[in-house]
Amino acid sequence: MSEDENKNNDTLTENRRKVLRTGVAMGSMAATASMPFLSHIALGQDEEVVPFTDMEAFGTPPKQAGGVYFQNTAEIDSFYSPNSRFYVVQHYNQPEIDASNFRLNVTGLVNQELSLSLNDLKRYQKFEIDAGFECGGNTPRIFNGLIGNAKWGGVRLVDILEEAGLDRDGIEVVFYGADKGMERTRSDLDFDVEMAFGRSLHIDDALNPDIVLAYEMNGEPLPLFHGAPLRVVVPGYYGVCNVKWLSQIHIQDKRYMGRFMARDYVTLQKVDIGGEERWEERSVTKIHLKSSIIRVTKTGNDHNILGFVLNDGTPLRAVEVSIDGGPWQQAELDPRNTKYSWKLFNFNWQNTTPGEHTIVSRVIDVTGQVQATLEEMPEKPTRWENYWQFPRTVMIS
Ligand SMILES: Nc1nc2c(c(=O)[nH]1)N[C@H]1C(S)=C(S)[C@@H](COP(=O)(O)O)O[C@H]1N2
Ligand SMILES: [Mo]
Repeated sequence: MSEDENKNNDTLTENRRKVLRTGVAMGSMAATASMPFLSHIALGQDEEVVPFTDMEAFGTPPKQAGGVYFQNTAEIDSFYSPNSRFYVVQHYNQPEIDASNFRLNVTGLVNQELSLSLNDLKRYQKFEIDAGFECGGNTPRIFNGLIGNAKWGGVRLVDILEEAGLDRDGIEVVFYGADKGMERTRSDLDFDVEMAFGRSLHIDDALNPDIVLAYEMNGEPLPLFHGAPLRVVVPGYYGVCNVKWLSQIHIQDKRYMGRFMARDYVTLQKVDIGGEERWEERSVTKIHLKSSIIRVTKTGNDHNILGFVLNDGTPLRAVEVSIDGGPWQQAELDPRNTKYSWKLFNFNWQNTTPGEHTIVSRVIDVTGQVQATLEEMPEKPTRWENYWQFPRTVMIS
Protein backbone atom coordinates (compact mmCIF):
# COMPACT_ATOMS: atom_id res chain seq x y z
CA MET A 1 0.00 0.00 0.00
CA SER A 2 1.40 3.42 -0.93
CA GLU A 3 2.01 6.28 1.44
CA ASP A 4 -1.03 8.08 0.02
CA GLU A 5 -3.30 5.08 0.38
CA ASN A 6 -2.20 4.83 4.00
CA LYS A 7 -3.15 8.49 4.51
CA ASN A 8 -6.53 8.09 2.86
CA ASN A 9 -7.28 5.19 5.11
CA ASP A 10 -6.24 7.21 8.15
CA THR A 11 -8.69 9.93 7.16
CA LEU A 12 -11.39 7.37 6.54
CA THR A 13 -10.75 5.88 9.95
CA GLU A 14 -10.85 9.27 11.58
CA ASN A 15 -14.18 10.01 9.92
CA ARG A 16 -15.54 6.65 10.88
CA ARG A 17 -14.52 7.22 14.47
CA LYS A 18 -16.25 10.62 14.49
CA VAL A 19 -19.37 9.00 13.12
CA LEU A 20 -19.19 6.31 15.78
CA ARG A 21 -18.67 8.86 18.54
CA THR A 22 -21.55 11.01 17.34
CA GLY A 23 -23.74 7.93 17.28
CA VAL A 24 -22.90 7.22 20.88
CA ALA A 25 -23.32 10.83 21.94
CA MET A 26 -26.80 10.84 20.46
CA GLY A 27 -27.56 7.75 22.50
CA SER A 28 -28.24 5.76 19.39
CA MET A 29 -26.77 2.34 20.24
CA ALA A 30 -28.63 0.59 17.44
CA ALA A 31 -26.87 2.81 14.90
CA THR A 32 -23.41 2.03 16.29
CA ALA A 33 -24.10 -1.68 16.41
CA SER A 34 -24.75 -1.83 12.67
CA MET A 35 -21.63 0.20 11.84
CA PRO A 36 -18.56 -1.61 10.60
CA PHE A 37 -15.99 -1.99 13.35
CA LEU A 38 -13.01 -1.42 11.11
CA SER A 39 -9.97 0.24 12.70
CA HIS A 40 -11.51 0.15 16.13
CA ILE A 41 -8.16 0.36 17.90
CA ALA A 42 -8.23 3.40 20.15
CA LEU A 43 -10.91 3.20 22.77
CA GLY A 44 -14.03 5.13 21.81
CA GLN A 45 -16.06 7.31 24.12
CA ASP A 46 -18.14 5.08 26.42
CA GLU A 47 -16.12 2.05 25.34
CA GLU A 48 -14.96 -0.12 28.23
CA VAL A 49 -12.43 -2.92 28.34
CA VAL A 50 -13.96 -6.24 29.37
CA PRO A 51 -11.46 -8.00 31.62
CA PHE A 52 -9.95 -11.30 30.59
CA THR A 53 -10.29 -13.95 33.28
CA ASP A 54 -7.07 -15.62 32.03
CA MET A 55 -5.05 -12.44 32.67
CA GLU A 56 -4.71 -11.15 36.23
CA ALA A 57 -2.99 -7.94 37.36
CA PHE A 58 -0.78 -7.93 34.31
CA GLY A 59 2.20 -5.56 34.50
CA THR A 60 4.93 -4.90 31.96
CA PRO A 61 8.63 -4.84 32.92
CA PRO A 62 10.57 -1.55 32.88
CA LYS A 63 12.49 -0.75 29.69
CA GLN A 64 16.13 -1.07 30.73
CA ALA A 65 19.49 -1.50 29.03
CA GLY A 66 20.17 -5.16 28.26
CA GLY A 67 16.69 -6.16 29.45
CA VAL A 68 13.57 -7.59 27.90
CA TYR A 69 10.48 -5.41 27.60
CA PHE A 70 7.07 -6.55 26.42
CA GLN A 71 3.74 -4.87 25.88
CA ASN A 72 0.47 -5.60 27.58
CA THR A 73 -1.26 -6.51 24.32
CA ALA A 74 -4.66 -5.60 25.80
CA GLU A 75 -3.41 -1.99 25.87
CA ILE A 76 -2.56 -1.77 22.16
CA ASP A 77 -4.34 1.37 20.98
CA SER A 78 -2.67 2.39 17.72
CA PHE A 79 -1.83 0.78 14.40
CA TYR A 80 1.86 1.68 14.77
CA SER A 81 3.36 0.80 18.14
CA PRO A 82 4.74 3.97 19.72
CA ASN A 83 8.55 3.66 19.85
CA SER A 84 8.36 3.80 23.65
CA ARG A 85 6.09 0.72 23.73
CA PHE A 86 7.60 -1.44 20.99
CA TYR A 87 8.97 -4.61 22.65
CA VAL A 88 12.70 -4.93 23.31
CA VAL A 89 15.00 -7.95 23.32
CA GLN A 90 18.73 -7.42 23.87
CA HIS A 91 20.90 -10.49 24.40
CA TYR A 92 24.17 -8.70 25.15
CA ASN A 93 24.97 -5.14 26.14
CA GLN A 94 23.42 -2.04 24.62
CA PRO A 95 26.20 -0.32 22.67
CA GLU A 96 26.02 3.46 22.48
CA ILE A 97 27.37 4.39 19.08
CA ASP A 98 28.36 7.96 18.26
CA ALA A 99 26.30 8.57 15.11
CA SER A 100 28.87 11.05 13.70
CA ASN A 101 31.66 8.41 13.79
CA PHE A 102 29.41 5.54 12.73
CA ARG A 103 30.47 3.35 9.82
CA LEU A 104 28.71 0.45 8.16
CA ASN A 105 31.39 -1.78 6.62
CA VAL A 106 30.49 -4.02 3.70
CA THR A 107 33.17 -6.68 3.28
CA GLY A 108 33.96 -10.08 1.79
CA LEU A 109 33.03 -11.37 -1.66
CA VAL A 110 32.27 -8.02 -3.29
CA ASN A 111 33.91 -6.06 -6.10
CA GLN A 112 34.36 -3.03 -3.88
CA GLU A 113 34.34 -3.08 -0.08
CA LEU A 114 32.42 -0.13 1.40
CA SER A 115 32.65 1.91 4.58
CA LEU A 116 29.55 4.08 4.79
CA SER A 117 28.76 6.86 7.23
CA LEU A 118 25.19 7.65 8.21
CA ASN A 119 25.24 10.61 5.80
CA ASP A 120 26.50 8.34 3.01
CA LEU A 121 23.53 6.03 3.67
CA LYS A 122 21.09 8.93 3.68
CA ARG A 123 22.21 9.91 0.17
CA TYR A 124 20.58 6.76 -1.23
CA GLN A 125 16.93 6.93 -2.15
CA LYS A 126 14.89 6.69 1.01
CA PHE A 127 12.73 3.61 1.40
CA GLU A 128 9.94 3.14 3.95
CA ILE A 129 8.07 -0.01 4.78
CA ASP A 130 5.63 -1.18 7.46
CA ALA A 131 6.80 -4.27 9.29
CA GLY A 132 5.38 -5.88 12.37
CA PHE A 133 7.20 -8.74 14.04
CA GLU A 134 7.46 -10.77 17.20
CA CYS A 135 10.32 -12.39 19.02
CA GLY A 136 10.75 -16.04 18.03
CA GLY A 137 10.29 -16.72 21.75
CA ASN A 138 7.01 -14.80 22.04
CA THR A 139 4.55 -16.84 24.05
CA PRO A 140 0.96 -17.03 25.30
CA ARG A 141 2.47 -17.06 28.83
CA ILE A 142 2.96 -13.27 28.48
CA PHE A 143 -0.13 -12.94 26.25
CA ASN A 144 2.11 -12.61 23.19
CA GLY A 145 3.55 -9.28 24.43
CA LEU A 146 6.89 -9.54 22.58
CA ILE A 147 5.39 -7.82 19.56
CA GLY A 148 5.36 -4.50 17.73
CA ASN A 149 4.46 -2.83 14.46
CA ALA A 150 6.34 0.14 12.97
CA LYS A 151 7.10 2.08 9.83
CA TRP A 152 10.81 1.62 9.16
CA GLY A 153 12.72 4.20 7.09
CA GLY A 154 16.16 3.86 5.56
CA VAL A 155 17.88 2.47 2.50
CA ARG A 156 17.16 -0.76 0.68
CA LEU A 157 19.73 -3.48 1.44
CA VAL A 158 19.74 -4.39 -2.25
CA ASP A 159 20.94 -0.86 -3.17
CA ILE A 160 23.96 -1.25 -0.90
CA LEU A 161 24.71 -4.77 -2.16
CA GLU A 162 24.51 -3.48 -5.74
CA GLU A 163 26.87 -0.62 -4.92
CA ALA A 164 29.41 -3.09 -3.50
CA GLY A 165 28.90 -5.49 -6.43
CA LEU A 166 28.42 -9.15 -5.57
CA ASP A 167 31.05 -11.72 -6.40
CA ARG A 168 29.62 -14.89 -8.00
CA ASP A 169 30.96 -17.12 -5.20
CA GLY A 170 29.01 -15.43 -2.40
CA ILE A 171 26.14 -17.50 -0.98
CA GLU A 172 25.55 -15.93 2.43
CA VAL A 173 25.09 -12.37 3.72
CA VAL A 174 26.06 -12.01 7.38
CA PHE A 175 24.87 -9.10 9.54
CA TYR A 176 26.95 -8.25 12.61
CA GLY A 177 25.80 -6.01 15.45
CA ALA A 178 28.22 -3.89 17.48
CA ASP A 179 27.13 -5.66 20.68
CA LYS A 180 29.29 -8.53 21.90
CA GLY A 181 29.18 -11.18 24.60
CA MET A 182 31.34 -13.99 25.98
CA GLU A 183 30.28 -17.36 24.63
CA ARG A 184 31.24 -20.93 25.41
CA THR A 185 30.55 -22.70 22.15
CA ARG A 186 31.14 -26.26 23.38
CA SER A 187 30.85 -27.88 26.76
CA ASP A 188 34.25 -29.54 26.31
CA LEU A 189 36.01 -26.18 26.01
CA ASP A 190 36.95 -24.57 29.32
CA PHE A 191 37.15 -21.00 28.02
CA ASP A 192 34.83 -18.40 26.51
CA VAL A 193 35.35 -16.37 23.36
CA GLU A 194 33.96 -12.93 22.62
CA MET A 195 31.39 -12.92 19.83
CA ALA A 196 29.20 -10.28 18.25
CA PHE A 197 25.45 -10.72 17.78
CA GLY A 198 25.09 -12.02 14.23
CA ARG A 199 22.51 -13.41 11.87
CA SER A 200 22.61 -14.26 8.18
CA LEU A 201 20.47 -14.63 5.08
CA HIS A 202 21.01 -16.73 2.00
CA ILE A 203 21.96 -14.36 -0.80
CA ASP A 204 18.71 -15.04 -2.74
CA ASP A 205 16.71 -13.99 0.35
CA ALA A 206 18.96 -10.98 0.96
CA LEU A 207 18.17 -9.61 -2.52
CA ASN A 208 14.50 -9.16 -1.57
CA PRO A 209 13.93 -5.43 -2.29
CA ASP A 210 11.71 -5.10 0.81
CA ILE A 211 14.64 -5.49 3.22
CA VAL A 212 15.59 -2.16 4.75
CA LEU A 213 18.67 -0.87 6.54
CA ALA A 214 16.65 1.35 8.85
CA TYR A 215 17.84 4.58 10.45
CA GLU A 216 14.27 5.66 11.22
CA MET A 217 11.43 4.09 13.21
CA ASN A 218 7.97 5.66 12.87
CA GLY A 219 9.54 8.82 11.43
CA GLU A 220 11.98 9.33 14.32
CA PRO A 221 15.70 8.55 14.36
CA LEU A 222 16.11 4.87 15.31
CA PRO A 223 16.07 4.76 19.15
CA LEU A 224 18.98 3.30 21.13
CA PHE A 225 16.85 0.39 22.39
CA HIS A 226 16.05 -0.59 18.80
CA GLY A 227 19.61 -0.46 17.47
CA ALA A 228 20.65 3.17 16.89
CA PRO A 229 21.85 4.35 14.54
CA LEU A 230 21.18 1.47 12.08
CA ARG A 231 19.49 -1.92 12.01
CA VAL A 232 18.36 -4.31 9.33
CA VAL A 233 14.65 -5.16 9.12
CA VAL A 234 13.73 -8.26 7.14
CA PRO A 235 9.94 -7.97 6.71
CA GLY A 236 8.06 -11.20 7.37
CA TYR A 237 10.83 -12.68 9.54
CA TYR A 238 10.97 -13.19 13.30
CA GLY A 239 12.59 -10.40 15.34
CA VAL A 240 15.91 -12.20 15.78
CA CYS A 241 16.72 -11.64 12.09
CA ASN A 242 16.53 -7.86 12.49
CA VAL A 243 20.09 -7.19 13.68
CA LYS A 244 20.35 -4.00 15.73
CA TRP A 245 23.42 -1.71 16.05
CA LEU A 246 24.37 -3.01 12.60
CA SER A 247 28.10 -2.46 12.02
CA GLN A 248 29.15 -4.90 9.32
CA ILE A 249 27.66 -6.81 6.40
CA HIS A 250 29.88 -9.63 5.18
CA ILE A 251 29.37 -11.73 2.07
CA GLN A 252 30.91 -15.21 2.19
CA ASP A 253 30.97 -18.52 0.33
CA LYS A 254 29.85 -20.69 3.28
CA ARG A 255 26.85 -20.86 5.57
CA TYR A 256 27.17 -18.73 8.70
CA MET A 257 27.14 -20.60 12.03
CA GLY A 258 26.63 -18.30 15.01
CA ARG A 259 24.82 -18.72 18.29
CA PHE A 260 21.63 -16.98 17.09
CA MET A 261 21.62 -18.83 13.78
CA ALA A 262 22.76 -22.33 14.62
CA ARG A 263 22.39 -22.92 18.38
CA ASP A 264 19.86 -20.46 19.81
CA TYR A 265 16.57 -19.62 18.08
CA VAL A 266 16.69 -23.12 16.63
CA THR A 267 13.43 -25.07 16.70
CA LEU A 268 13.58 -28.79 17.31
CA GLN A 269 10.59 -30.41 15.59
CA LYS A 270 9.44 -33.86 14.61
CA VAL A 271 8.56 -33.48 10.94
CA ASP A 272 8.01 -35.45 7.77
CA ILE A 273 11.17 -35.36 5.67
CA GLY A 274 10.30 -36.92 2.32
CA GLY A 275 8.22 -39.66 3.90
CA GLU A 276 10.55 -40.24 6.88
CA GLU A 277 9.57 -38.98 10.31
CA ARG A 278 12.66 -37.20 11.62
CA TRP A 279 13.70 -34.86 14.40
CA GLU A 280 14.96 -31.73 12.71
CA GLU A 281 16.59 -28.50 13.90
CA ARG A 282 15.52 -25.38 12.01
CA SER A 283 16.79 -21.86 12.37
CA VAL A 284 13.98 -19.41 13.22
CA THR A 285 13.37 -17.42 10.00
CA LYS A 286 9.94 -16.63 8.44
CA ILE A 287 7.07 -15.80 10.77
CA HIS A 288 4.54 -18.61 10.97
CA LEU A 289 0.89 -17.81 10.28
CA LYS A 290 -0.55 -16.69 13.62
CA SER A 291 -3.46 -14.77 15.06
CA SER A 292 -4.26 -13.87 18.63
CA ILE A 293 -7.09 -12.09 20.41
CA ILE A 294 -5.79 -9.14 22.43
CA ARG A 295 -8.81 -7.28 23.76
CA VAL A 296 -12.56 -7.38 24.26
CA THR A 297 -14.47 -4.13 24.68
CA LYS A 298 -18.02 -3.14 25.32
CA THR A 299 -19.96 -0.09 24.16
CA GLY A 300 -23.42 -0.22 25.66
CA ASN A 301 -24.53 -3.78 24.89
CA ASP A 302 -22.26 -4.10 21.92
CA HIS A 303 -19.10 -6.20 22.23
CA ASN A 304 -16.01 -6.04 20.06
CA ILE A 305 -13.09 -8.45 19.87
CA LEU A 306 -9.74 -7.04 18.67
CA GLY A 307 -6.78 -9.14 17.61
CA PHE A 308 -3.68 -9.27 15.45
CA VAL A 309 -2.28 -11.51 12.74
CA LEU A 310 1.40 -11.94 11.94
CA ASN A 311 2.87 -13.92 9.08
CA ASP A 312 5.51 -13.88 6.36
CA GLY A 313 3.56 -11.52 4.09
CA THR A 314 1.48 -14.15 2.27
CA PRO A 315 -1.96 -12.54 1.63
CA LEU A 316 -4.72 -13.68 3.98
CA ARG A 317 -7.96 -15.37 3.01
CA ALA A 318 -9.78 -14.89 6.33
CA VAL A 319 -9.57 -14.42 10.05
CA GLU A 320 -12.28 -16.17 12.03
CA VAL A 321 -13.49 -16.18 15.61
CA SER A 322 -15.24 -18.96 17.51
CA ILE A 323 -17.20 -18.41 20.73
CA ASP A 324 -17.48 -21.26 23.22
CA GLY A 325 -16.55 -23.84 20.60
CA GLY A 326 -19.27 -22.60 18.23
CA PRO A 327 -18.97 -22.13 14.44
CA TRP A 328 -16.13 -20.06 12.95
CA GLN A 329 -17.36 -16.57 12.09
CA GLN A 330 -15.58 -14.09 9.87
CA ALA A 331 -13.77 -11.13 11.44
CA GLU A 332 -13.03 -7.84 9.64
CA LEU A 333 -9.49 -6.86 8.75
CA ASP A 334 -8.29 -3.32 9.39
CA PRO A 335 -7.93 -1.41 6.09
CA ARG A 336 -4.57 -0.03 7.22
CA ASN A 337 -2.98 -3.48 7.22
CA THR A 338 -0.19 -3.82 4.68
CA LYS A 339 1.71 -6.82 3.38
CA TYR A 340 4.21 -7.04 6.23
CA SER A 341 2.53 -4.98 8.96
CA TRP A 342 0.78 -6.76 11.78
CA LYS A 343 -2.77 -7.23 10.58
CA LEU A 344 -5.36 -6.07 13.10
CA PHE A 345 -8.85 -7.52 13.01
CA ASN A 346 -12.17 -6.82 14.69
CA PHE A 347 -15.06 -9.09 15.39
CA ASN A 348 -18.44 -7.64 16.31
CA TRP A 349 -19.61 -10.12 18.95
CA GLN A 350 -23.40 -10.17 18.90
CA ASN A 351 -25.93 -11.76 21.26
CA THR A 352 -23.48 -11.97 24.14
CA THR A 353 -24.85 -13.61 27.26
CA PRO A 354 -23.72 -12.96 30.83
CA GLY A 355 -21.10 -15.33 32.23
CA GLU A 356 -17.67 -16.62 31.30
CA HIS A 357 -16.90 -17.32 27.65
CA THR A 358 -14.00 -18.86 25.77
CA ILE A 359 -13.08 -17.04 22.59
CA VAL A 360 -10.46 -17.98 20.03
CA SER A 361 -9.32 -16.78 16.62
CA ARG A 362 -7.71 -18.51 13.66
CA VAL A 363 -6.27 -17.19 10.43
CA ILE A 364 -6.22 -18.76 6.96
CA ASP A 365 -3.98 -17.55 4.13
CA VAL A 366 -4.57 -17.66 0.37
CA THR A 367 -2.59 -20.88 0.04
CA GLY A 368 -5.21 -22.53 2.27
CA GLN A 369 -2.89 -22.81 5.27
CA VAL A 370 -4.92 -22.71 8.51
CA GLN A 371 -3.53 -21.66 11.91
CA ALA A 372 -3.18 -24.85 13.93
CA THR A 373 -4.53 -25.66 17.36
CA LEU A 374 -2.04 -26.65 20.08
CA GLU A 375 -3.07 -30.30 19.56
CA GLU A 376 -2.39 -30.07 15.82
CA MET A 377 1.12 -28.63 16.25
CA PRO A 378 4.11 -30.80 15.39
CA GLU A 379 5.87 -32.20 18.45
CA LYS A 380 8.10 -29.26 19.39
CA PRO A 381 9.90 -29.26 22.72
CA THR A 382 11.76 -25.96 22.22
CA ARG A 383 10.31 -22.62 23.28
CA TRP A 384 10.61 -21.01 19.84
CA GLU A 385 7.79 -20.30 17.37
CA ASN A 386 4.56 -20.37 19.38
CA TYR A 387 2.00 -19.85 16.68
CA TRP A 388 -0.91 -22.08 17.62
CA GLN A 389 -4.47 -20.81 18.31
CA PHE A 390 -4.66 -19.05 21.67
CA PRO A 391 -8.06 -19.34 23.42
CA ARG A 392 -8.86 -16.55 25.88
CA THR A 393 -11.55 -16.34 28.55
CA VAL A 394 -13.66 -13.28 29.40
CA MET A 395 -16.42 -12.54 31.85
CA ILE A 396 -19.47 -10.79 30.39
CA SER A 397 -21.55 -9.05 32.99
N1 LIG B 1 22.52 -6.58 17.72
C1 LIG B 1 21.43 -7.22 18.19
N2 LIG B 1 20.37 -7.35 17.39
C2 LIG B 1 19.27 -7.97 17.82
C3 LIG B 1 19.22 -8.54 19.11
C4 LIG B 1 20.35 -8.40 19.95
O1 LIG B 1 20.39 -8.86 21.08
N3 LIG B 1 21.45 -7.73 19.45
N4 LIG B 1 18.08 -9.23 19.51
C5 LIG B 1 17.28 -9.79 18.43
C6 LIG B 1 16.03 -10.35 18.87
S1 LIG B 1 16.10 -11.89 19.55
C7 LIG B 1 14.83 -9.71 18.68
S2 LIG B 1 13.39 -10.45 19.10
C8 LIG B 1 14.79 -8.37 18.06
C9 LIG B 1 14.05 -7.39 18.95
O2 LIG B 1 14.00 -6.15 18.34
P1 LIG B 1 13.46 -4.91 19.15
O3 LIG B 1 14.19 -4.90 20.46
O4 LIG B 1 13.68 -3.71 18.33
O5 LIG B 1 12.00 -5.19 19.34
O6 LIG B 1 16.08 -7.83 17.83
C10 LIG B 1 17.02 -8.75 17.35
N5 LIG B 1 18.22 -8.07 16.98
MO1 LIG C 1 13.98 -12.59 19.92
